[in-house]
Amino acid sequence: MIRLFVALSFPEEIRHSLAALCAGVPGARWVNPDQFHLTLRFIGEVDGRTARTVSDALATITMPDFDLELFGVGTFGDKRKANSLWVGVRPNAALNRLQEKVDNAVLRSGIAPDRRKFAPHVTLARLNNAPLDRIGAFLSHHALYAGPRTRCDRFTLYSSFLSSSGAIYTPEQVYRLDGGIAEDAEHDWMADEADAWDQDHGDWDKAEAAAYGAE
Ligand code: 3AM
Repeated sequence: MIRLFVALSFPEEIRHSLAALCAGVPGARWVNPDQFHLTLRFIGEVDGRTARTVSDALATITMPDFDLELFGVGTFGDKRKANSLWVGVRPNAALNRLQEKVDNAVLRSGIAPDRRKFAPHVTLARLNNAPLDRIGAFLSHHALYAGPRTRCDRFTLYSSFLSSSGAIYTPEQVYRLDGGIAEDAEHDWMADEADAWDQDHGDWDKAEAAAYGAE
């Protein structure tokens, strides 16, 4: 089985700008700047055949390129016990349209609906008992954060597994909004390889499922 999600990745300029925010909250597990992403749809664990079906459905998505601006910061979780720190996005109809197209493609592939409402964000850190006053200070200090405007012309299918240093996200396939596949990761999604991947990473998958179980 392969744990998958669909997301936007970001150019160096944005990752650099986001990385500059990642300080000042003791105990925060800051995301590695190479791993910053905006999740469009979490898929979960699928077998190789289903991964191929999802990938084929995603490859049919087309729409015009659009601009995106990251803006503001926030937390998820209980007010008194936030579990993640994130940067938000200025309201963006094109981003919502892309998310709907991705969601439809994933649903068409037989994946269960995602109960959560789409809340576009880029996770900066996972929190575990971080001091409330420091979280509050971070939120007020960066309330007006505005990232460089960026052009979105593609989206990515990522795999995810947990290493000892945290979740590792690997781009498996990149899809251009003008149609087609931008970069072929030469990944054979069919069952044999997925089974081999499964044997290699099965324990990590279980660990990651446990890590996210509380969300
Ligand atoms: O984009 P972020 O970092 O907010 O929290 C996980 C991460 O979100 C989320 O999918 C992204 C890539 O792992 N995620 C993990 N398990 C999930 C689940 N069961 C989930 N989202 C929804 N349902």
